[in-house]
Amino acid sequence: MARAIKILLLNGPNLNLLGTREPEIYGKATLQDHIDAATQAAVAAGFTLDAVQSNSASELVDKIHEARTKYSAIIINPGAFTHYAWSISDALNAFDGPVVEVHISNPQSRESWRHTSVVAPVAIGTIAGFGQQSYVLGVQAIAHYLDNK
Ligand code: CA2
Repeated sequence: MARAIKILLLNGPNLNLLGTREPEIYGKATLQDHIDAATQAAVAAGFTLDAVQSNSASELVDKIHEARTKYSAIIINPGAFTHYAWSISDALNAFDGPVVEVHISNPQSRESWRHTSVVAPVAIGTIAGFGQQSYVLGVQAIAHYLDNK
């Protein structure tokens, strides 16, 4: 079914390094592999998807502001910003559409400083710990949410 739904997939700091280090935590897939998998899932749901990665919180905030008039939904892996970047949380809170937080690893099973998310309270839900499947599940969560609201 064709739907005029545009999803913005945001990726935070250091995620550009995926596939180069710590494969035991993050797997061997590169960020582009994750984006390709998410894009395929979006196309299958009749959506379009644009992806952005930035190591700068202010750049991500600017992208979220732009998304207010350009996108229906946001999927965000905020990287380490998850745990303390209230500017990103506030910007997401000002976005009217659904926000899904995704993580490749499961922060709850890692160091205690990763157990807090300042993004979770402004998201419809969080997907974590499913490796490359996390991004696909994020797209499917948006499709399910929009179909049932
Ligand atoms: O599991 C996730 O997706 C995280 O958002 C990844 C972040 C981490 O700070 C969050 O707690 C959980 C870190 C991404 C850094 O990725 C790297 C990959 C390869 C080499 C170095 C960093």
